[in-house]
Amino acid sequence: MSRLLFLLLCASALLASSMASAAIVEHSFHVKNLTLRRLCSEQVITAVNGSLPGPTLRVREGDTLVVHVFNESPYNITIHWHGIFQKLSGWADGPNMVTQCPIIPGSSYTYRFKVIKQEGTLWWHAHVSTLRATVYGALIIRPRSGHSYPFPKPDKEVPILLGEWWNANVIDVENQALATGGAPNNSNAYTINGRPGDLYPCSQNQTYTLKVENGKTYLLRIINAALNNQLFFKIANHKMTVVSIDASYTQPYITDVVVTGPGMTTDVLITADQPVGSYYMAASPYASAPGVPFDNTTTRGILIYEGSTAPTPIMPLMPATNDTPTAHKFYSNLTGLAGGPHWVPVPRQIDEHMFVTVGVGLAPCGGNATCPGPFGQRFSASMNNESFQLPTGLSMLQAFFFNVSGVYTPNFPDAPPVKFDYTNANISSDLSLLFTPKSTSVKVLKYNATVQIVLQNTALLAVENHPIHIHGFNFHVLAQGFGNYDPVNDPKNFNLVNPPVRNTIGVPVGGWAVIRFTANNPGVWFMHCHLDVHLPWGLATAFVVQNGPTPGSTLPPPPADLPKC
Ligand SMILES: *[C@@H]1O[C@H](CO)[C@@H](O)[C@H](O)[C@H]1NC(C)=O
Ligand SMILES: *[C@@H]1O[C@H](CO)[C@@H](O)[C@H](O)[C@H]1NC(C)=O
Ligand SMILES: *[C@@H]1O[C@H](CO)[C@@H](O)[C@H](O)[C@H]1NC(C)=O
Ligand SMILES: *[C@@H]1O[C@H](CO)[C@@H](O)[C@H](O)[C@H]1NC(C)=O
Ligand SMILES: *[C@@H]1O[C@H](CO)[C@@H](O)[C@H](O)[C@H]1NC(C)=O
Ligand SMILES: *[C@@H]1O[C@H](CO)[C@@H](O)[C@H](O)[C@H]1NC(C)=O
Ligand SMILES: *[C@@H]1O[C@H](CO)[C@@H](O)[C@H](O)[C@H]1NC(C)=O
Ligand SMILES: *[C@@H]1O[C@H](CO)[C@@H](O)[C@H](O)[C@H]1NC(C)=O
Ligand SMILES: *[C@@H]1O[C@H](CO)[C@@H](O)[C@H](O)[C@H]1NC(C)=O
Ligand SMILES: *[C@@H]1O[C@H](CO)[C@@H](O)[C@H](O)[C@H]1NC(C)=O
Ligand SMILES: *[C@@H]1O[C@H](CO)[C@@H](O)[C@H](O)[C@H]1NC(C)=O
Ligand SMILES: *[C@@H]1O[C@H](CO)[C@@H](O)[C@H](O)[C@H]1NC(C)=O
Ligand SMILES: [Cu+2]
Repeated sequence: MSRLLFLLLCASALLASSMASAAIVEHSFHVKNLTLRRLCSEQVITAVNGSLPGPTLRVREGDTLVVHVFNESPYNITIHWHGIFQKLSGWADGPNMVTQCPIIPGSSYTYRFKVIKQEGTLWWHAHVSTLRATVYGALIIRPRSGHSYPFPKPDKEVPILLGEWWNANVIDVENQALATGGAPNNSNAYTINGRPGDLYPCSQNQTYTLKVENGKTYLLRIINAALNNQLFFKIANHKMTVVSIDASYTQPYITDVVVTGPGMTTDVLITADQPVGSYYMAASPYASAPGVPFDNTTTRGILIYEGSTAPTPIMPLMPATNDTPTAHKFYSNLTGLAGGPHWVPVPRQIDEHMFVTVGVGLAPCGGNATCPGPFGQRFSASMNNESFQLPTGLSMLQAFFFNVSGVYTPNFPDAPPVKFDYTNANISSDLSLLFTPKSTSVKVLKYNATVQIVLQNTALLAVENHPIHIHGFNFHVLAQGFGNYDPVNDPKNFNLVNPPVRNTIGVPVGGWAVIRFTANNPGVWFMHCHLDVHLPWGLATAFVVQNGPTPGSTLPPPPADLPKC
């Protein structure tokens, strides 16, 4: 065969494979009641297709995903495709009243979007009230056919979804808290792939088990789908190599513990290289806020080697629940795989500098009532002292597209209105600072603007590591640290070469993190704390990214079946 003919054949094979790889992957989700027996009692939950977790979706980079969602549950539903860029498909992003009105009981909506320039592990979850406690599942994006992972191909891939379980209807739990102004009840258990594991009552036969073969390598796709808790994850006697976070490749990082906040994903390789036997994998809380009650229990599953006759698995030693040094070491040691698949260099020129405080606070209890929150008031939370409220009547994205004013206000401040010693514990009970006004205040960005945000935790009420999630964009994490951000010295330590790329950043407790992204997607993009408890309290804002000059930078009209309010 002549060399030219050979090249031509190769080229056409490549073309065929890249065309074949741009598949349309279509699924249906039936959201409805499911009765499950957990922790000694029966509980009705809302779930997709009768399973917890819901179905795992598998696509390749370049595919179009089409999901028909039928709401056969008694509650309003929306589904968010957590971490998906939604380039020009903001109508499919899913946060209730941000990009759509909810799918009301008895109706349906089709989410349709392309999955481009990202691969790894993401997930889908309900983005309305607290329903993501039980309405969630994995969304796995493999490389296009003909492309490979930037690490040795594992023998097997296994989703590990960490969840949180209530012996109660989670809607009732939320409504009770919102009615009183207090904190919602803590969960009763954590789960691995929907199962609490044998440390909980009546759960001996509800322990997730992974069978492994001696010498083989496994890719664990770890998803923190818990509502309100960061988690430590360990496997007894086994090292893990982190290769990807939030569907973005990392330099391989070897660790014996993974730390993960709600919303985050962590892909690790493990090799079954220990003596044939059985080993527990376990997840326990990382609770960063001093004095704030939390579910202090441990879920565990079993990694069992083929041929093992070990009677009792070996248990890993879990970090203390307040082990911030371990959490910080893990988070800050991660680096991005610069030059790897889909790597985007760090933007060097900044158009918008923002400094955003994140923390909790208070809202008046109302009337002469007494609320269970501090000082007899309601809990509240805010960014730059704006406590975010969802609009009613029309979603923000519809308001953007149809030029409807009065749904949101374009005045989110670039800096906090009051400068104070943000992380000094002495300000935690300063009543002159604690009350946060409610608003639906957004930051408007020009198409393609580059944005740098310093996220600064405050000590108001209590310092806490808040996992801040941005819809529609990944960002580079340039630096993070404790105390008040120092605008003179901290930039000297920015990693502009291979910073990690994420969609959710755990801002260190009593500290700060600096992120950068390019606003190259018109629409309305929610930025919020992924501790579900803080969302209705107002720990959120949104970016309204204007259209660019071309059709390729303009948000298309909504699909005909977009739910109406
Ligand atoms: C969900 O269930 C429906 C009805 O049984 C089925 O047609 C559909 O394929 C299921 N979807 C997934 C993603 O498994
Ligand atoms: C679903 O569960 C809710 C809450 O338990 C209940 O109110 C409702 O009647 C159930 N719906 C159906 C169709 O079973
Ligand atoms: C929350 O916990 C309290 C105290 O245990 C209990 O009385 C209440 O019923 C719980 N609320 C819900 C909605 O389960
Ligand atoms: C698990 O154990 C419970 C009792 O603790 C029992 O009711 C249930 O049937 C068992 N389930 C299975 C699948 O064995
Ligand atoms: C959480 O549980 C662990 C293990 O039982 C215990 O050592 C620790 O004191 C508990 N922490 C809190 C804050 O209750
Ligand atoms: C990893 O974290 C530790 C503890 O925070 C720090 O001393 C070390 O320099 C970090 N290593 C890298 C490569 O970032
Ligand atoms: C609050 O209490 C005062 C004095 O008892 C009473 O005059 C007032 O009407 C009450 N206000 C409300 C909103 O209940
Ligand atoms: C919204 O306003 C923009 C700019 O004024 C205009 O180009 C666009 O056509 C308007 N859209 C609608 C749906 O009215
Ligand atoms: C906090 O206040 C106390 C009492 O006023 C004072 O002694 C202490 O130095 C203050 N701490 C800081 C970090 O400012
Ligand atoms: C937040 O705004 C309220 C109302 O303007 C003000 O009283 C309070 O001091 C502000 N707090 C902070 C931390 O900026
Ligand atoms: C937006 O930025 C991209 C990447 O830098 C560039 O290719 C594109 O031309 C820009 N578009 C506009 C409208 O500025
Ligand atoms: C469900 O959505 C409809 C339509 O937007 C809205 O009118 C209703 O208040 C919502 N129900 C709840 C419980 O939020
Ligand atoms: Cu999210």
